[in-house]
Amino acid sequence: MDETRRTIALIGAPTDVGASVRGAGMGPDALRVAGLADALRAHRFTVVDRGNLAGPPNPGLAPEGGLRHLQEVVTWNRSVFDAVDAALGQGEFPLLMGGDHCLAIGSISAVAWHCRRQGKQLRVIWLDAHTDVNTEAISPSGNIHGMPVACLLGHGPASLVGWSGERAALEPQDIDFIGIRSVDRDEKQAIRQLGLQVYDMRHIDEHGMRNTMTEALHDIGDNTHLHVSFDLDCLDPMDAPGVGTGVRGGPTYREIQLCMEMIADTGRMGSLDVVEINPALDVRNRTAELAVEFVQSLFGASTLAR
Ligand code: HAR
Ligand code: MN
Ligand code: MN
Ligand code: MN
Repeated sequence: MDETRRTIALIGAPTDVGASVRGAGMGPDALRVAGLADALRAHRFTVVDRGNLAGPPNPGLAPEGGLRHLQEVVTWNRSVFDAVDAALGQGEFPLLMGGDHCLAIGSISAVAWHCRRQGKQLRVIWLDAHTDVNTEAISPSGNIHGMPVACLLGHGPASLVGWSGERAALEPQDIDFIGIRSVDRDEKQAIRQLGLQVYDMRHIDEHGMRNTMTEALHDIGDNTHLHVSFDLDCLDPMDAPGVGTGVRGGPTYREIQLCMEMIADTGRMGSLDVVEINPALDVRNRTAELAVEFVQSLFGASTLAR
């Protein structure tokens, strides 16, 4: 963000309907307790906490037709879409506080809709242990938080596809994945067929985070709207234990720090999801506190700049 200090709208979506492990619904308050708003204000942003969206409870049902809680996921995402759309319409920076990662369907669809009308080029950086590109046909779990990328690319149930005004909110070349280390069997084939750019942990180990991010961000230009979708399970579970589907072997604290700083350096980040924090599994709110630190880096905090 290079233009002077946009207003950041915090939007809480307290739900875990897209997951089978319960608890991510407490994420928005965990971020508030960790001091997200004041941390951003310390960097001279105006922050407005819009409170929590309302939506249906988690019915705790088994998947039907390969999809768990489809109707609830649709309803929550509709609210997220409207809130993100409203924030963007007022020139604010929408920061979605999840909630599980299914909410990126509503969030990124609204961003894509907005970019289309403004003639902006949308680019997405997906920070995650998982690629979330399953569909109801191939998902091993039926959990829709494993499917948002597929839905955004135009593959998924009709009720979750096409919200941006086109069948696909994103084209495969518009999204880069960072930190990946858990991909389901058929999901691997989908990634190859779609030609997705996945920087997995081996890539980061071999090339380093600096080269990885230089590559991932190479086509960001003046007309780019960069959306960051930050799933906290991207981090190593030793650092961030408060997640429902943690996977060993994640990037280090310093690698993620650099990743965030390089995103900030583009000056083009226009919207952000912070998802999958599960306070029920956390240790003294450590994961939410870590999220707040990294969000500060995303917004340009650095050791020597003020
Ligand atoms: N790939 C698994 C599934 O689809 C788990 C992915 C969901 N977990 C997440 N999303 N936290 O990144 O069931
Ligand atoms: Mn995810
Ligand atoms: Mn994940
Ligand atoms: Mn790319």
